[in-house]
Amino acid sequence: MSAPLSPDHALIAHSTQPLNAEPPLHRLRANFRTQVADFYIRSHGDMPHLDPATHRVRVAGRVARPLDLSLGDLQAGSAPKNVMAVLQCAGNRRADLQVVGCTSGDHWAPGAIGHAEWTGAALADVLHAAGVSETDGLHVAFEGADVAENEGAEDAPYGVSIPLAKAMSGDVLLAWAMNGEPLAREHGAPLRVVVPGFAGVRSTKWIRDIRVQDRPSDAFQQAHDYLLFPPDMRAATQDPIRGVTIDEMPLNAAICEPAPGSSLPEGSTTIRGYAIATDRAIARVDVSVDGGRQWRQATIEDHGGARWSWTFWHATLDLLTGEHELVVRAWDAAGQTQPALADDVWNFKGYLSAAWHRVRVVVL
Ligand SMILES: Nc1nc2c(c(=O)[nH]1)N[C@H]1C(S)=C(S)[C@@H](COP(=O)(O)O)O[C@H]1N2
Ligand SMILES: [Mo]
Repeated sequence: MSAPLSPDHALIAHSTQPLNAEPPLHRLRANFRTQVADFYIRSHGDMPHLDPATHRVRVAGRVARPLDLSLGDLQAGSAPKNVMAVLQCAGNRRADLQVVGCTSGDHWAPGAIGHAEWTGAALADVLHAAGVSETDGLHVAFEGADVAENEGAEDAPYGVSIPLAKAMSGDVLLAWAMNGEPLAREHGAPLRVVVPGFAGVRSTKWIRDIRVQDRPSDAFQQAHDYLLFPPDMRAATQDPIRGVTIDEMPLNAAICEPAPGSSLPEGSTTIRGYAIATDRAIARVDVSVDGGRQWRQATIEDHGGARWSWTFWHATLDLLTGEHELVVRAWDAAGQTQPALADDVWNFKGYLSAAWHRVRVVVL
């Protein structure tokens, strides 16, 4: 059974069992650091209730000294680390792919993303304490305390993995706080993994088992789900060998205001949104009011973001009476931009929907 959300949540639920919900897009632009009440929730099964006083995480596998740690042990272990990072679901913006062709999964608008300050222990410090030395070709598997409902397979504990080299990079956290508050249950209390730059799926909530091993996790989420399949593949013919593991997220941008279908007065309108280039800077954001024939540059806002933050932008445009298709596309520091059409990136699982974001409005 899913827990009801606190009354200050304004999230739109795609499903309640398990709970999957995203904020109205204007709420994403309300704060550079997304409030917990506005932060999307993505869960694969019932959310466990874990007691912070007795919860433990085990570190085992190819380590010299296996560990069994309480939350107190982790908090006392080394100086807590704060990391500002975006968490984004691989299915963010799936609704745009659904227009091209049927996909599996919830039809997320561009709200399956949020930016928070995470506090916790660096996973690298914990793995060092466990005596990890070599990293070449190894993986770190994570298991949550929840049971995932797996499509076409048996229910099983939620599990994923990341390359050990990423785990040792310093910014991957075992986090107990989000925006300075203890983690909420729906975001993984009392402890979750945060893997900045990687798809949200790797940031295991309710973490209880960490294992260093010579192959990726064989859990369903890692081995069968969250793969980017070619466009000719369908559910019935899917073959994991032909799927690319979704780790780093692609360049993306979305219009958060105005909302699709808005009626606007003639004259000046400000459009606002976010852009994200994962481990690169956003170099430029272009907007169009005519479906992408003519472009002008949006203003990139400086909110003191760091390496794993998103970028906020806005543009004030003069709109004449009639129907308009507002469009945004971002450019990264390597001079790369997004594909124009959702058709170009369609895949049956509906992942990595990163074509130009289009919003139709009417000016009266
Ligand atoms: N244990 C566990 N971890 C999980 C999940 C889950 O269902 N169970 N969902 C994953 C997915 S797909 C995403 S996008 C993020 C969502 O994190 P949030 O709900 O805190 O926003 O958590 C990830 N970690
Ligand atoms: Mo996700």
